[in-house]
Amino acid sequence: MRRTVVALIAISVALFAWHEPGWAQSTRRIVNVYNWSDYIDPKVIENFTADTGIEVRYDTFDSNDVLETKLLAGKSGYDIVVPTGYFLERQIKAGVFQKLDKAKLPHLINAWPEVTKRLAIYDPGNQYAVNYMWGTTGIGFNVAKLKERLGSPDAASTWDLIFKPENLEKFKDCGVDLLDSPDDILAAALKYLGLDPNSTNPKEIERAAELVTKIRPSVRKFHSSEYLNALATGEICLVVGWSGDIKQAARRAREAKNGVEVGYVIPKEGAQMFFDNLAIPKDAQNINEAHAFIDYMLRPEVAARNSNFLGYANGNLASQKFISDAVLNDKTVYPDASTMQGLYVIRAHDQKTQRLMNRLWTRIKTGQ
Ligand code: SPD
Repeated sequence: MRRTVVALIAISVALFAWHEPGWAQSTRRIVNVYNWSDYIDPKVIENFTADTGIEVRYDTFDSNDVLETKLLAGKSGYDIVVPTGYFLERQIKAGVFQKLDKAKLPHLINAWPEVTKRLAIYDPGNQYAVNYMWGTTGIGFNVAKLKERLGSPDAASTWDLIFKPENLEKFKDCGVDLLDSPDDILAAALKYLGLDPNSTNPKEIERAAELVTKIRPSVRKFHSSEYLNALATGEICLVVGWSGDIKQAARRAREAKNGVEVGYVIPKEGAQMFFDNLAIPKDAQNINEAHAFIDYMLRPEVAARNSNFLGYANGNLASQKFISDAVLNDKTVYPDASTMQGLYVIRAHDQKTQRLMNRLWTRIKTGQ
């Protein structure tokens, strides 16, 4: 008798949902995520939906500027976005995010205080964002091609490899890519010149742009995501790129057993350290689901799974016991104290500086 009643209720609910699609839809839980490309283990998305019943609509970008344009225009349709620290800083000021409801983030307890403190430079009081992953901007290379041309893989340990035109020219035939990101490349050039990577002095920024212009003839492409595969397949041999993307290229090449060995180095003159963070736009429609997504990313096993897959460090201290030794002991992923000393961070640029950098960057890329 009880079974018959249960079955009748189930049939009525199904019939109601069929006649009332709006009602059925409102029970569907969705979160719209806009993340960097190659920045999550696909299994994590699958597991999140299996565990929470929340469907993930997932889009990717490879430039902070693209994300910012959508955020400033409003109604992006996203519930979760992943800005880098210095963009987050000015986007918070522009009022595009909502404060996080920390009562909905019980796993925030796992955050790494050291990273939380560094993030507070951009998000005072850590009110709007939690760190997702962090990494460095350095040099990725094909080990054999580097040895062939310069004798030793140690040649990659200095920005001389990139910024001395006579060095870079030796790699033109095997393919050199640079990130399509003035905040990364001009900052590295400033640092190489012994100047402040956060300089707002137009003359200094112009000097950095001149340096990049001189190496421009040896650059195959300015792009911020294609280099991952290109390095893995041997289509290019040298790149200024992001740590974890180069680590993923190395893994893909190993898995493909294609004879390509990829290396990554943080040059001795210093490199940029960046923090990419989870935040909820002010006009997000699925606020509970967005918090559920952030909280899931903060589970130690989940954060570790992402770091193991991506080769990026994360801001979750409790995750470290689940991270493989190969990743956790890799000083180019989790830098030691002495490497840390050489790392610098970028702050939000004022409008005038940003405009100048963008103008110079277009000139460099177009060669005009
Ligand atoms: N494929 C993920 C790349 C993440 C890069 N974050 C931006 C760093 C800006 N300096």
